[in-house]
Amino acid sequence: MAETTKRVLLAAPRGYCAGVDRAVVTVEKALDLYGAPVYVRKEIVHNKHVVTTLQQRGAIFVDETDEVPEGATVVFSAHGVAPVVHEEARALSLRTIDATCPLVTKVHREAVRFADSDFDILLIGHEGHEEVVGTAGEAPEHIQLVDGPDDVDNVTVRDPEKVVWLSQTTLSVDETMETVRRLRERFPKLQDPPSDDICYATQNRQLAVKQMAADCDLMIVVGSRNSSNSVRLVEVALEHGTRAGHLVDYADEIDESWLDGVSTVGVTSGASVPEILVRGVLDYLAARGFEDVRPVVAAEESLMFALPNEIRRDLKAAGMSDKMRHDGSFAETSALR
Ligand code: 0CM
Ligand code: SF4
Repeated sequence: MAETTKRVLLAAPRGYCAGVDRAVVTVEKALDLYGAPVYVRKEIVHNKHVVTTLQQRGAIFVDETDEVPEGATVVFSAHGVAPVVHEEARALSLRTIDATCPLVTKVHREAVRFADSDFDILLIGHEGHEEVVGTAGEAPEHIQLVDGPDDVDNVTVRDPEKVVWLSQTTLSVDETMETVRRLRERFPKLQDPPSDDICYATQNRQLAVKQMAADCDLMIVVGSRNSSNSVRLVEVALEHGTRAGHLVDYADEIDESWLDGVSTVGVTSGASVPEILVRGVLDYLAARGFEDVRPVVAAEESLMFALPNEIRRDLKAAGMSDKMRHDGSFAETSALR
């Protein structure tokens, strides 16, 4: 029998976005500056490997601010926090470092602005996701959650002339547009956000998967189960023609049987995933005859964010560098890329 051609289509962009890079390096720099332990409220980003690696370096992850000892240092995760969390931290005299992604902060600001103008804000997002809890906390009396198209019928507003939708940054673009379409059927005067809330990184990773999905018998997405943007990549692949799709944290979670009869494997990773984990998957595949790796490039990314002001100030005072590499990444300082 003729040997089938085996190849890998490797999505680009994939992996770390600017907000994740910044948040992970923030914890690493906090450990360098203040020493262990540094407390982190919630997972700094939704990735198992990142969290366990930082734990080994002395980060302590807690669920709530009141688990942090008085006067200690706490980092807020990339997904953002409600104002009440800042108040709790102040009451406990904590040193806070806010690693909220600037693109999440942008959505918080939009929420505050529309609430000040007395709009009803329809926040499209996943119930219980930390980002949505944080954004809703900016104006709880003005914001209601819309968890996908099927939730639209449950929405009630005070004045249909004064309604705006905002969203979580890491949703499926297509599903969100469907939710908006149904909302607009009910509320024709529904206003759009001033700019896209679904962030560039989420959009680009979905775009790359869409470009290659129909050519793939199998899509392997590297990412953790609680990572919204990673989970979405599996869904997008399946919606666009991939026969089977799986999310794995590590290469050793791949089941050999997934490769039965497969000639093209798509590989990508979520925005919170270090590239070393993708390398692990590519090595696993190469060892099984999938050595031909072809990039599928949907977009170029160059965005970078400066570290939080608190960290930059303290790095400067300590004579330590807050410099990034010329390509904008923090790679020289981070073990987690
Ligand atoms: O929001 P999501 O669950 O996708 O978070 P993540 O940590 O996997 O990805 C980066 C972010 C943010 C905000
Ligand atoms: Fe920021 Fe988007 Fe990355 Fe989330 S996925 S941290 S919103 S850039």
